Amino acid sequence: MDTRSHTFSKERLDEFRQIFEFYDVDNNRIMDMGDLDVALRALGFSPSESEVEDVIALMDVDGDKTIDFTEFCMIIEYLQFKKGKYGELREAFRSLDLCNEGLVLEDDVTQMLTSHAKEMTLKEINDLIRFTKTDELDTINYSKFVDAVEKADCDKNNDKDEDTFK
Ligand SMILES: [Ca+2]
Ligand SMILES: [Ca+2]
Repeated sequence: MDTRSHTFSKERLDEFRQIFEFYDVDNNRIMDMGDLDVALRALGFSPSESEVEDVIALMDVDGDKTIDFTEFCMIIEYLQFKKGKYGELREAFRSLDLCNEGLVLEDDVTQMLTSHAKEMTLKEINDLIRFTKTDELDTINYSKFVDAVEKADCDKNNDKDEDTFK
């Protein structure tokens, strides 16, 4: 990871430490997946089970399938980063999803993206819409859409990020 690892204030680190210790019930200074899930929720994140698995796979540096405090901080940092960058987009979609079905109208999406994702070109938006279109007329699956935006973004930055995870 890059210098973002050093951006936590001492207060934040103390808070993480307290949460870590609180949820490390058996006090062996590591968290298993279940502990981590509860701790992340306590910190205001709401990852799905597969997301928790994903971040563990990504952040479990020493590969022991459990999370020590250093890894824990990295996970929070990663989730904060993700939440900050795409959370807003996801929220915006959610507000359009009146029936709560995970589906939004294609027109609404185009309109929203032109105001929310200014760095995206109309062609990129249309490509993504085509990719995430559902069988139902003129609707898209927005969860799939945000994932696709994120992936496109990751691919774009791949050269830069490659070194930071070593
Ligand atoms: Ca433990
Ligand atoms: Ca580990």
